[in-house]
This record gives sequence, structure tokens and C-alpha cells, in this order.
Amino acid sequence: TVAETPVTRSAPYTGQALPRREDPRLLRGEVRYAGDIHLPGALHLAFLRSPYASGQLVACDTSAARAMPGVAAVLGVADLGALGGLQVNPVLPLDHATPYPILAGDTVSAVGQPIAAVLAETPDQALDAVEEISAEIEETPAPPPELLAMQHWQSGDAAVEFARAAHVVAVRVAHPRLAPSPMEPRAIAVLPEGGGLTVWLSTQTPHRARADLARILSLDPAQLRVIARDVGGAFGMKASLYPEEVLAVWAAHHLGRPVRWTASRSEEFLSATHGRGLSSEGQLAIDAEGRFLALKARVEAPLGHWLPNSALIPAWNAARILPGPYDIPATDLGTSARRAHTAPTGIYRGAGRPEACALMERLADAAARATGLDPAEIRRRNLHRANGPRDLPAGRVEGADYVTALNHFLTLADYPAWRARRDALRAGGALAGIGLGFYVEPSGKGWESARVTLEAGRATVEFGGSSQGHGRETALAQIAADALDLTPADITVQHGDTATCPPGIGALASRSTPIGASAVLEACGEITRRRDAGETGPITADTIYTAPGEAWGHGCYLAAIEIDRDTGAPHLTRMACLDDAGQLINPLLAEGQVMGGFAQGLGEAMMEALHFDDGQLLTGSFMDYAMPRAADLPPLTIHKTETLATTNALGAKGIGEAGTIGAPAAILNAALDALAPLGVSELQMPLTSLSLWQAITDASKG
Ligand code: SMO
Repeated sequence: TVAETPVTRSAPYTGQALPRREDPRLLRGEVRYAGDIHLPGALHLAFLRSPYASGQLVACDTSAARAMPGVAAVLGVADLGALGGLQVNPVLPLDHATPYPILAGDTVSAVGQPIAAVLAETPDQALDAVEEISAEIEETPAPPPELLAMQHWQSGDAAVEFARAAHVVAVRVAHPRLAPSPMEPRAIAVLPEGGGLTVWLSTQTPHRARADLARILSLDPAQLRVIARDVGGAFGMKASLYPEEVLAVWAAHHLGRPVRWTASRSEEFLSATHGRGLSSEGQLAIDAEGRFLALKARVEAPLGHWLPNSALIPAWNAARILPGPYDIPATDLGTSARRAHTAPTGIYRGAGRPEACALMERLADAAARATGLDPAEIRRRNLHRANGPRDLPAGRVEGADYVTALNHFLTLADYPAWRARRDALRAGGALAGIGLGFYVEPSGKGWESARVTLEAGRATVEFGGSSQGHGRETALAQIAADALDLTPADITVQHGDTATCPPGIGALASRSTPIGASAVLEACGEITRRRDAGETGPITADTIYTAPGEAWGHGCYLAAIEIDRDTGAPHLTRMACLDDAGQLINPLLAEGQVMGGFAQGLGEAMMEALHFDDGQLLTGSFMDYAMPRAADLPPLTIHKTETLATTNALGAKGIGEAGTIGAPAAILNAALDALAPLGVSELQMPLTSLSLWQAITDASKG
């Protein structure tokens, strides 16, 4: 059973595990996703997509499609006129601008790229008409990937440190390319009205979507209203505007009729942004006492045929977060990103943080092996050990006492018992291993906004960000209730509508609680000051909150694995974690974030992978792409600590990506620990039975 209204407890509400106020509406099916918006007279959109990664579009005959029943329009790029492009977040210097094709012109540049669009009275009529378009494409060999962005950071003198090191270890980590796969695919419904357009869009950045649509379509932003009230998961995949969505808005505007599109799962595999796919190489110089002297790392990130706003974030994060939680005097870090003829790549829960963590934690374990120290002990000798700011090669960041956190976690989890159990299993002939993954999680820069109105003992919070199932309404009501001396039941929370909510960057990078909720807190503070000064009647406060710095969460994951010697089948038997997200608003929501992130981290570590052959996607459905299911998840013991962030008003840090960051590193290290007695020193994700069996077989031959 689910409580209909939040249980009434006493203040402070912040920090209490109040049940999610969103759940009754979700469970009763009362939410309205973009695909549920029924607009009378709407046209349905379907796309002809490129079957080739590279080719010349020689001819495209749409006459038969136009004559099909129910067809209102068939559009090619020539029908669209001049359109604007999409801005790429310039976290790395971009060598040159890249095209943002809404529909293919003379060339096609990826399998799945939209070539032509059909608008028809029903979805089936639109799909039938797509079948009647005859496009003549001359396939051409895809050119090699093109270097678009690179950056380099240095500190100390790495060459000198490597020369005097007692040990040098080197590792290579390849991350599988992943399909983010939110339960709700991309969806859009557009209503043209009075010269303007209302756009229901499944997005995590409604205000950015409005600004981008206005720029691309040469409209005044005031003509556009973007609504993203209910969104069924996003994970970074819905952070940027897609060509299909631009086309839906263009068509509604120019045909003067409502337009709807909901992507099929196949279209998501083919043309939504993919995540990860990065590879990295690192070398670590270590002295005779196990102290890290120098780190050299190179990260390579894949880009697709067009660049979403967040295209460069993974390449940037993966390198700029290094050396993660460790103090290493000399570093030589580089990252590069190359554009290829595939579906676009973008951020995916963690977005470069898992890559930084996997490389550093693989190196830490390799260093432990080289020096004969326990993996926990070598981390203890090198983790940063003081609160306050610390200097990484890419800039000054918030630090925390990571040594104390590790010691606390190993005590809570009873690390010696994990080791003893592994040793007992090994003594019995099993391939058993345990692994650690210590992570840091930077939670976004900049600003978010909130508008709070107090009237007759009730308050409304209008939030600039959005929610994709996070439980944002529950958490913000807790914060506002405490700040205004009300109860959560007195607070109404609104978000995800550009017409009624103040601007915001969006639900990205674990920024919504540290920065967004700080905006709510500041607005509430202004209201209480004005109320206490005697102001009466409704009081409204509009706040744009700019965080003085990024909040850095941290934590550690511990995994235990057994691997079947004959089949390679991995059995993840147990996991534990400690996460520090600073000020906790609602432990229930925090645990939900940890579990969800953990499941996605496990997916990357053990089963998920997209494969291409000559530009063709070989894993285009859930028949070929394995997602973790409930039965794949081991028992996970979650510990939490609260070291307040110094970089926002609330003291909060992000936790939404924690599990995707720490879990893969811990699982990878556990598998390597299990196979180390056989002499295996390299494994790559996903750790499938086949890959583990291959490693065992190769080791026994060697
Ligand atoms: S990968 Mo997140 O939506 O910043």
C-alpha cells in the first residue's frame, strides 16, 4: 500500500524519509507523458532513415508516398529552408563547427539518420507511406574518425617522477558503448495556436529546448511554450534537442496542424544519443612505500555524426576529474574526441565520472599488486585527507577527508570479513574476488532559479528545473516547509513548464539538489525576512542562485564476485557502498538514486554493449542488448554519511550518478582479483561469461 498523502511528522522535514508524493499519481496512471497528449486533428510523424553510415543521396522520389491514404505532407531537406544549428557546450575547445542536419541533404552520415519525413492522419498511415519513398543512395566508404577536440593538463614534473619511481604500472580501460534506454522513449506533441506553439516534450532541459527551438527555427522564444511535466526517465539522453523533434515543431508551425511523434524502441537504438564508449590508458609511478608519484593518462572519446549540446562533457569530465580522490604531485593528462559516422553520443548518467573512476581504481589495484600492499592500504596511503579546497590539474575543487571516509566504510562493511570469505572460497578451489571502487562525483556548475509564493499559510514553489522520476516535488516541499515554518502538505511544487516556471538549466549533472534546491532555500529565506518585517498579503520571491563552486560528492563501492571456472559465468554475490551526498534531503530518495545508479553501473560492468560492424548497428533491440533485470542484482548494503558541501547554500552534493560511477570500478577490480591467481591481468567490460571464459582459457594456455 502507498500512503495517499505524506505522513505528517514534525519539523525539521529535511532529512526525513517521507514517502514520495508523486507515487499515487504515477501508480494510478494519472500522469501525462508527452505521448499521452491527444491533440484533435493531429498529424503523426514517421521518418525514412538512412541504411548506410556514409553515402550520396542521388535521388529521392516521394510521389508514391504523397499519394498514400491519409498523407498530408512528405518533407525533404529542400522543403525546410535555412535552419539554425545547435550550440555545443564548449567545455573543450572545438576545432570547428559541425553540421546539425534535420534531414539528410546530398549525403547521409550515419545509419538511422532521418532522410525524409511523412505526416499522416494516423501513425500506421505515416509508416506505410515511408515504405513508398524511393531513395537512391550510393554507399561510400565511411571516412576515418575526425579529431574535433583535445585538451591537456599538467602539474609537477611527471617525467622526473617516473624516472625515480620504484614501480610503474599501466592499465587500459575500454568502456562499452551503451544505449541509455529510459522506459519512456523520446516523444513530442506540438499544438500551433495563435501564432505560437505549445510543445509537450520528453526532455530534461525544457528552457534550453525552448531557446534552441527558437534559434533553429528563427522564432521568438515568446512564441514557444515547452512543457515537460512528466518524463519517464532520461539519464542524459534527453538533455539536447533532436532533429526529429525540431522537424515536428517545424511541421506544426508550417502546416498549421498539431503534430505528434513517439520514437519506437528501434529508433532509440538507432538515433538517440549513445553513452560511454570511451577508452583510456594510464600509467602510475609509485615509490617504494606505495605512494603515488605521478599519473599519466590519455582518454579517447567517440562522437557521433552530429553533436548534441553535451557532446564534449564525457571527454572533458573523464580527464579533468583525474586523479580523482588521490593526491598525486605530478600529472600529465590528455583527452581527445573524434567524430565518426554513427548515431550521436552524449552524456549518460555519470558522463565521464565512471571513466575517471575506472581508470584510477584499476591503477590503484595494479599498484597494490606491484607493491604487495592490500588494495585498501594503498588507497589509505594516497587518498586526500583534509576537508576544504584542493587543486586538481584542471582547477580548484571542493575536497573532503577521503581517508576517514574509506576507513569508516571498511569498518561499517567489515572488510576483513569479506577478505576472509574470499580466502576461504579460494582455499576451496573457487575463483573468488573482491574489489574496491572509490569515486568522486562533481555536481555541476552555475545557476538555477526558483520562484516561491507565500499566501494564506500555503506556499507554491515554481522550479526552473524538471523531474524525470527523481521525486523532486517531495524533496523541494521538505526544504520549503522547513524554511517557511510550514508542513510539506502546505507546499505545492511546480516544474517543467517554460510558461509558468522561472528559467533553469535543467536536470543534469546531479545539479538539481545542490544548486536548484539552494535557489528554493534562498527564495524562502527572502520571504521569511519580508514576512518578519511585517509584509502582509501574498509574498513572492524570485531567486536566481549561482553556486560559488561545484559540489563534490564521494564514496566507495565494494564488490564480491565468484566466477565459474568451466563456463566463465560471473556471480556477483554481494555489494556494499558508502555515499556522501552532503546534506541529505530525503534518505528514501537518496537510496533510490543509489540503487538505480547501481543497477545501471552493473549493466555497464556486466552485460550492456552496443556493437557496430561497418557502421551498421548489430545490437538494435533488447533481443541483442542485455539490460540488467531484478534477478541480476546482488544484495546491496547502502551506508550514508553527510559531510556538508561548502559550495552551495544547502550544503548538498549530488548522488544521482554515484552508483554508475563507483560500482563498475569495484566490479571490474573484483573480477580481476578473482582471476589474478591464474595470472589474468586485463579484463574489459562488459564482464560476460564469454569474455571471462576466454580470459580463463587464455591464461591456462599461457
Ligand atoms: S548524464 Mo546527466 O543527465 O548529466
